[in-house]
Amino acid sequence: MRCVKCRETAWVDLPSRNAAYCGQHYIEYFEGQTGHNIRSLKMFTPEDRILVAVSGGKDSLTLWEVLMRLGYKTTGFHIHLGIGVYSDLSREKTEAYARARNVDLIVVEVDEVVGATVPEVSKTLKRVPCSGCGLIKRYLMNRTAREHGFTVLATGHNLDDEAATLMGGVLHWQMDSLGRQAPALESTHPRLGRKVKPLYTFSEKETASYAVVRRIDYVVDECPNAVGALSLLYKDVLNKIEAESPGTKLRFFQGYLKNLRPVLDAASPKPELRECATCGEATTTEVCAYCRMVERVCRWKQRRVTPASAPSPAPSAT
Ligand code: Q46
Ligand code: ZN
Ligand code: ZN
Repeated sequence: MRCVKCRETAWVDLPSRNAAYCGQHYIEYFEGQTGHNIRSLKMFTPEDRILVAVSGGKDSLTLWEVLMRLGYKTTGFHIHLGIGVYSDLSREKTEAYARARNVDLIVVEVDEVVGATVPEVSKTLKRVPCSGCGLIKRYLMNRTAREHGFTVLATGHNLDDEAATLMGGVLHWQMDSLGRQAPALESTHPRLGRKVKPLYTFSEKETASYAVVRRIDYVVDECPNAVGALSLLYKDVLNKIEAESPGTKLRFFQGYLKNLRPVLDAASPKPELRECATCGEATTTEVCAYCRMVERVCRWKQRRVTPASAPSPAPSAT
């Protein structure tokens, strides 16, 4: 297999694009395509200050690397979720990456801001960990971006993520989430920032290949809570189809963006947003879902301080 640019031995084979590249030309292709994605959807300009959500995995570190190399002003944002060894390792890799490149990184501990780790929140809510985790991440990313004066929030979602979410939305006809899914979302309220996904046209294999060629040291293990998630099943099915018919994933997602999203966008009523009575963030309810969750966590913790474990009252003087 030869590089389509220089005819040297190719390192990365991309059947979906009918191409193969050596390391140097793969980097050129990947960075060029990311720049094109950013400009064609007007995601941001060199004047914007971008907060990059960084988990420590291949996609988010690749995104941060590419945006820096393209000359954009970025700061990393890492949320330590408290999911045992996985979270500790993710934080370590993210901090090591930022240190090695001498770039700014904001780190937030869920245990400190929410009062409990993601596994504890899951116990409290009696729901799967991803439910509380997703809510916490969305809330903290948006709030942190605004509080620190960033104009855009960028996440490392890749084509496999987007195609799997789309497949889930279609299989279950989740019209709400289908109408909201897009690689660039404008702000719909002064307290909600712009959100973008510059890597949305690259498969997981492509982002991993970029990380390997650039020698980025990322967390290889997936979150232990992802095991059994439906999204993994959808990714698996899509990869099987892709192997037989290269390019299907990209056509599926781009077809949705071109044909279905504009229709859903025009047809779906825009939710009435107001400010949460507790924290002031944008929400459709009196008190936002995040504040209601924190309130439940607080009550759960108070109940756990049983009379036996509570400190004894000081003896009264007689
Ligand atoms: S980190 Fe959180 Fe994911 Fe783990 S608990 Fe689920 S949502 S799987 S991207
Ligand atoms: Zn080459
Ligand atoms: Zn709130």
